[in-house]
Amino acid sequence: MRRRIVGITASTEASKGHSGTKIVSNLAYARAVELAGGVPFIIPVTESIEQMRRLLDSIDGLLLSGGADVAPRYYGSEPVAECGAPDELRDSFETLLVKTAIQSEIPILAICRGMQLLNVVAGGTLYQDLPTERPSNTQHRQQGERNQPTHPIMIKEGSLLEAAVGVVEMKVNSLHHQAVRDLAPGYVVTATATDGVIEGMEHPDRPGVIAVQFHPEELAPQDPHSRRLFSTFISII
Ligand SMILES: [Mn+2]
Repeated sequence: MRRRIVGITASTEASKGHSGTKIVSNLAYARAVELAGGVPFIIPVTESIEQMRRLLDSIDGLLLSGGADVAPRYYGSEPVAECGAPDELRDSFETLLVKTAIQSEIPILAICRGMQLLNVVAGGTLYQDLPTERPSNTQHRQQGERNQPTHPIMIKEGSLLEAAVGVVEMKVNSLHHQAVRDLAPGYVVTATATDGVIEGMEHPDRPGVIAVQFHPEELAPQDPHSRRLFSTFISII
């Protein structure tokens, strides 16, 4: 069987010193896919729906990566002062990409912003800033290195996530200041932090969709549970 291709979404940013736009992706995503036996493929944004469909036709699974805060208008809110600047090109492209991927039943591994975007596209809402809107003692925007686990999550027994990582509790890294607020219709919570913040979600009728708020791609080199999450995803696509 040929190796499975995982399309990875990228951020966009203005090029420094000239008027162009770059797409950028943390190499950790591609490396984690590689480590699990898949072939990573960075997906450029496009404004063409036909091209977006061709891109989806060319991959076996979709990895929605982390990045900028989703523009609040996508879930019917005005931005608060603490909300980060949106990645407009990315938001409009990925909104359509996720809708189409779900309609086409393409498996999705949604990470951090990816989970938040999935929730928004499916009709849910977000906290724009946890420290001001939902303060707690859990440090969701950790100070340490990206690959350092800092807070535990409790994982729902019987969930795809539990089957993937192989445990019901694990310590994860946490690099977010936003989070899922109202869960999209039909989805269920599969992981929570000790303060109740949603750290995982999935849909009982969409067995190829796994979403997590932490960054397993950063943990994968040293954490067997995060590695299993990637290898399980590769095995189902
Ligand atoms: Mn967290």
